[in-house]
Parts: sequence; structure tokens; C-alpha cells
Amino acid sequence: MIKNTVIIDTSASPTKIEFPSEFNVSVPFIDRHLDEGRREKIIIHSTSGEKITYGQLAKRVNQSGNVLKNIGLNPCDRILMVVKDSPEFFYLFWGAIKAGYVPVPLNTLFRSNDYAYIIEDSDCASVFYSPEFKIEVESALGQVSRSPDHSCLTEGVSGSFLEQLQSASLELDAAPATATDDCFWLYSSGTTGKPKGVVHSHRDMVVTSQHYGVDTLGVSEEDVCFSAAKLFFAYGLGNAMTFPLWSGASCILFPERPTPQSTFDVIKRFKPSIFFGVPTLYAAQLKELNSVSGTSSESPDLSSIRISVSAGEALPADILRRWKEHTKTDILDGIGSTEALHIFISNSPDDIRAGSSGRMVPGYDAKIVDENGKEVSQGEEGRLLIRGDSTCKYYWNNKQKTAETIVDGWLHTGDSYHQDEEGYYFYGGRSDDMMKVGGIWCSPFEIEARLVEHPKVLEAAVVGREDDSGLIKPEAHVVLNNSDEESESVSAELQEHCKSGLAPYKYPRWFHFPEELPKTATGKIQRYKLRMN
Ligand code: 3UK
Repeated sequence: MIKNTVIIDTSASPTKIEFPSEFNVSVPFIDRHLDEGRREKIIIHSTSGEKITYGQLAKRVNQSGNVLKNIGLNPCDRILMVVKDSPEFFYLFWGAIKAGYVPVPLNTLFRSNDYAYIIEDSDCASVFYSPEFKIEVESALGQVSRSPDHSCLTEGVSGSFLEQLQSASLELDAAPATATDDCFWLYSSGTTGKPKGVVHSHRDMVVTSQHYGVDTLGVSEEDVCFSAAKLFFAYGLGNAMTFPLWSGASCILFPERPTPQSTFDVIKRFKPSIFFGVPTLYAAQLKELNSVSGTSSESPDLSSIRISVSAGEALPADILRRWKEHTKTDILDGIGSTEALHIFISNSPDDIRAGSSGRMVPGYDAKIVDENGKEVSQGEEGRLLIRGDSTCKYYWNNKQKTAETIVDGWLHTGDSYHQDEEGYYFYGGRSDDMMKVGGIWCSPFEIEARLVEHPKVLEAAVVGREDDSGLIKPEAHVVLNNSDEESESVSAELQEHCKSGLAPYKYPRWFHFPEELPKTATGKIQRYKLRMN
């Protein structure tokens, strides 16, 4: 029996991927490189100065698995990770998988109430967190009715994860698993603002890394990947971790906030060949590029980049055009989701249609259906369903949502799409009220709930509105208890109130103060009417 070895047949179209009966995904992603002569090759360039080789990574993954085993966890226990983009993210994630536990990376921009909800929902056994997120995580641990048995800072204190790693054993056998066993979870925001645990299997990272990473982007050993989207997003996890690991390439880890200036600095210093961004960042970078051109300031050196990728929300055609004008390179827009793990419809280096999400990534199927589930004719708008081997198995603890979303092996994306006669797919909006802000989910209900907590607010409705670059941002329509109070200072006060209680990207950028909100006879807010104004 061939243990843990995947067979990839690239002569087939789409590439055929065969999994052995016994399969722990840490073996091909981590241990394989030692047999393939990459022990001395750098996998991680951290902007804090660390360089980690494939050999060091394999050792630390084993040590990490042993640290976790020493805690006395049970097989398949969930380990929450509130960890910045850093080598220890890799150690924890892969150490957990190799030792037979289930890592759950979480959005590090979340607030304590989000973490408290997830600690309870996941019924986790342990929480690991970077010192940067100590206040929110420890406050969450203090709020929950049943605390996990174990929690641990990654660094900076005695007994931290990185300290324990030093003395842990270097030997670890991969826990027995199969390709379709539960492997890791990611939390994705729901319409109510309550995140859902998306459960992925061992095979899923292989499927995305091969079909999108290798077969679409052509990631190879020579590439250096830099993702502005962090590792805790499915997008960042593929971009900066699984794609480079699968192809024997390298990645750049940047734990700070991605701004135009900070990303340009990283690109200049580390010379990535592939850059992964989101439309909001490309728009901001273009603004910066425009402001330096024609002045004496130096234009940022982006010449190392062979391809840029965009996902998270639709890339306006004008951003692609202007980016190409400035950099002479393309941006490949592609649509992915946490449930599919990565991009399943995409433009590709030799096949780009501005304003479109591109065509099917090989290995995935799609259909566009009407509200009765019947396929629409070509060119007609409908609901997008997709199928492929990287889609999640189920939502944790949420049978109803699972049944609504995964039907006969097809995943309901929640997006409206149409396809033109050449096979290009065009995004037409969401079928729910959810919006993407800077590529990150934002639920209007959650922002409204925060607004009405303010003593001056009677009721509130939040909708998405396009900014100058054609990108969606939240806009609030607020009925005040005392309508005489409407003023700039109330807007500022409400904005501050949102910033302090919600993840930072969720605050409304604009405020309106109507006398009342448009509602149906049954009292439901008619958000579409607000969107039309
Ligand atoms: C929207 C897009 C138009 C769409 C993601 C790449 O965004 C990712 O995952 P999420 O679960 O959100 C999924 C939803 O986001 N969307 C994403 N990309 C596009 N809409 N054009 C696009 N290019 O509504 C989709 O259903 O946060 C993106 C890779 C992995 C990912 N998880």
C-alpha cells in the first residue's frame, strides 16, 4: 500500500488527482519536501526578519504536534487559532493536522463577542493566540459559560507556545486519516452576523493548490507568493501557505495591516512574483501610484510581479485597465469562497476578460439555475451553483444551513451570475443582503444591531453603496430618538460607536437620518428601496 502519497496525472484534462486509502495531508505538504531535496530551501520570508527553511518547518511542525499531544487533547479536538501571519501560524496549523487535531484559524480582526460566540459554538479544547490579540481573546474567555480546558499565548510569556516548542520532541508520526476525513475549519460570516464553522477535509487543500494554484496560475518552485489577504481567510491560506507549500515555492509573511505604502515596501524588499490582493486595495494602490507619478517621488518598484490576483469581490474593469497602464501586468479576477476553499471561476494569464470573473477552473463544474432549480438559458441571470472536490462537507452544528447550501453535491454560492456565449461568467450581485467590504463579509444586520444599542438611535438600516471606485461600503440610514439631533457630530459619534464594537472594516462610511424607514406591511425593512436612493 502506498501510504499518504497523492498521484497527480497532469496529462489528463482536468488534472487527475488520486488519493490513497490512508491519507494525512501534512505528509505531502510538509514532509514530502525533505525527500525531494528542499531541506535548505527557504519556504517563509517573514517581514520581521525570520527566514524558515523547509527542513526547519518540518522539524517545528513535529515539535508543535508534540506540544499539542502533551496537553492531553483527544483526537479531532478543535484548536482555535487567533494568530498573526507568522511562522508559528504554519507550525500550529500543520502540527495540529499531523497530530490528528482540527485547527480553526480565526479572523484576527474579530472582537471579544465574536470570539466568545465561536468558543462556545466550536466546543473547542484549546485556544492559541498572538499577544497582539490578547485583550479581545482573554475578554472572550472571561465571557463564555464554559471555557476551554486550555489556552496559550504563542509568544512573549514563560510557557508560551514558541517556548514549549524548543524542548518538544522532534519525532512525530502522522496520525492516520483519510482524504475525506475532517481536517480543518474556517469560520465564515452568516447573514445574522453569527459566523458558521465551515468543515474542510484532508483532500481539499490538495485540490485547490493543484487545480487553481498549479493548473491556473502556474505556481512553480521559482515563485515567491505575497498575499495582502491574511492566512485566516481561505483566500490568504491558499495564496501564502498551501500554494507555495504544494509547489515547493516560497512565501512572504507580513503580519501588519496592508496599506498601499506597506504593500509596496514589502514588494520592493522581497520581490514577490505573484501578488494577491482585493479590489479595495488595488484601488488604493492606484491612487498612490497616481499621486507619485508626475512628482519627484520615486514610483514603487513592482517589476518582480509576474501576475496579480484579485478576489473577494468583483474587480471593476476600470481598476484592471489602470493597473495594466501603470504596471504593464494584468490582474486576474477570480471568484472563490470559504465553502469552496479557493477560486473556482477565474481569468487566467492567457485568457482575460475585463469585468468578468473568467471561466471555470478545470476540475470544477457550475450551473446557473432559476428559483425553481431549473437551469436558465445561456445569457440569462440566475443563481450560481458549483461542484468540485474541495467544497466543504458541512457547517458545524448547523444542519439546516448545510441542507440549504449543499444539495445533491452542488454548493449554492448565494451569488447571481450569467454566462456569455464564450463561457465567461459575470457577477450580478448577491441573492441575500450580505455585502463584501474590502473583500470581507459584512452583515447589515450585525451593523444595525450595533447601531440600535446606541441611546440616540431608534432604529437603523444598513445597505451597501458604491464608492468612487465602484466598490461597496456600508451606508447607514438611522432614525434618531430625537430627530432635532441630526448633525455631523452624531454621525461621528455613531461611527465611533461602530468602530469600538465591531470588526474595524464594518463601520458605516455614510449616514442619513430619515424620519422613518421604508417597511413592508409586516414591518420588514425594505433595504432595496434604500439602495435605490
Ligand atoms: C464574493 C466575489 C465577485 C461572492 C474567497 C477567493 O471571498 C472569498 O470567500 P468568502 O467566503 O466569500 C465568498 C463570496 O464573496 N466574491 C468572492 N470573490 C468574488 N464576487 N467577484 C469575485 N471575484 O459573493 C462569494 O460567494 O469570504 C475568495 C478565494 C477564497 C475565498 N474564500
